[in-house]
Amino acid sequence: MDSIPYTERRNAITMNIDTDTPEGIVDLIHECNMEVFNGYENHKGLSDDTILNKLDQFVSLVRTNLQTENSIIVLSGCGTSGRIGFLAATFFNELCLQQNLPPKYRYIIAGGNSALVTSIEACEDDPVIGTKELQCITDTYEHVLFVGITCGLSAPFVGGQLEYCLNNPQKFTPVLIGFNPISMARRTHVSKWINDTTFYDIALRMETTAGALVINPIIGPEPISGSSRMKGGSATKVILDTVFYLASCNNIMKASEVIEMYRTAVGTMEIEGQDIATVVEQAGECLLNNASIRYVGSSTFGIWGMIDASECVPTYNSSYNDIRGFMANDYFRKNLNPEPPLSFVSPALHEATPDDLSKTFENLPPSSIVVFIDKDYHLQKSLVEKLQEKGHHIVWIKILSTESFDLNSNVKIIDLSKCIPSTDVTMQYSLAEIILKLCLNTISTGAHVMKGKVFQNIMIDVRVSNVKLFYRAIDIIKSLAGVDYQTAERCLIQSIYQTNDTINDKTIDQHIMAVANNHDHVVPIALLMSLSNCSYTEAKLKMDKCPIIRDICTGTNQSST
Ligand code: F1P
Repeated sequence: MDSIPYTERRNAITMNIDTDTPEGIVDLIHECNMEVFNGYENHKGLSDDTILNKLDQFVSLVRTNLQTENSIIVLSGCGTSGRIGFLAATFFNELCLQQNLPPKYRYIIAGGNSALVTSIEACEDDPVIGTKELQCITDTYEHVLFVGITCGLSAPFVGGQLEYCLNNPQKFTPVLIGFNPISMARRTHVSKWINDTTFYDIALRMETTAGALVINPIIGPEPISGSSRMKGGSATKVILDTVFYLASCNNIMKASEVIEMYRTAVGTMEIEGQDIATVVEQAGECLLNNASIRYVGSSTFGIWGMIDASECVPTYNSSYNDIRGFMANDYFRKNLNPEPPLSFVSPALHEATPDDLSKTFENLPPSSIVVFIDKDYHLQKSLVEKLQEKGHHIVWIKILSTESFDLNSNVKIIDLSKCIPSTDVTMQYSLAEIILKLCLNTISTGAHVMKGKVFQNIMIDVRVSNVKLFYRAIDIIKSLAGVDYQTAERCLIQSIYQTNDTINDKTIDQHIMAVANNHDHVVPIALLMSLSNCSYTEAKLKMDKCPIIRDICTGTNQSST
């Protein structure tokens, strides 16, 4: 256990989350979230003095950069980490403009803009592309503060970029954000990294290089093991927002005081637990009945909806149609990096009017859920009534809105505005965002737990879409089926290629590419093969008869077939 990175460990709090009630699920996730601030075992999370000191150093670095000509701040990451970087860059650039300062924040996400709202996980294994993208974006600048984010201290895409910064210290100051000790950084080799370099080598160099900064608080395992979109993403957001806020408002506050504001706000979410649980229950039933969940919001609130929805695809192998987010204004498109035309693929709608939404949601399966995020013109009585007439559930997440709407009593309201203290506008918005993120993560995670996509606290239908997830899948099969590494790997590979033959002539990269064309339940089928010592074909047949994935672990499915 000791060698397992914290970000991949199982959290004792949620060991039985899969059999809990919706209220229980919400409480357990909340308890795990609070570990980010209050600590885990003998670690103090974001309240650790060493970490708080490092955050103050980070503030000085940002402040200096903001005041230096010909300099930029680049935020880079893969998956959720890249998305949080994008949102921070966009938000704080706006603040720069409001203060008549040049917008200095830039973002890089592995896989480009499409990866902001769709799952493109494989790019995180490529240190060469990471480096090229960094070179390209920083080419014309003299000074660069580079912030590489990888919750597990694992993504080679970010590792390659940090390596490039370390090799060019006259231009780059590198900062690494993640949530494991350096000793637990990933030591797996990836094919594209020359000299057999691993992330661990780079993390070690970062730790021992003067001027480089590593911010790696231990915030405890995720509620669903390995789901770093949850606590990892939240802690990343709190770190970035705290530092950029302090740097840009020339505030004499210390990082500790700002972190305390987040802790209090997130802590008070408990009072809305019952209402969130009601929505989790509806959302779970919705997925079980093959209905859909839709989020609608504008500006960054809308983007948080799209992000939460898109992350369910790799985590739970859900169909992209199960949960989708829709924008009600054009904020998202306006803030994207320039890319070649047609390169951007987004499942979401932009600038939807209530009429557009009404048409888009026309064919939603009965008893779907539409979640409206905060106040906006799209939340109109006529649209709500039209959707309700079709039997859909309507949820309104109220956050910063002070208005009350003429909505009928069948609209379920989650009132998160109670959690936002009165402080300045920038801080209020950031607090609103983190609370919204946690609420959406709870709804989508809870719904998938209820759908049976989690056994104990393990994501048993994870999509094997990069090297990290390939090894995670093998660990899941090994531990749940009690088989050795070789058996788990063999079954996984056979399930990926949908064959009963043994495959020995392919690389991990090829396995991952093959997953892109296989939308079956790759891990559950491999798990069944290992559990019942049967062939791919037999396991697939059993799987097809098993509507609830979790049942294969409890034996319900095996005995019924
Ligand atoms: C990056 C990431 C996660 C995603 C999935 C695959 O992880 O893309 O955001 O949820 O687990 O990996 P990391 O580099 O931040 O550890």
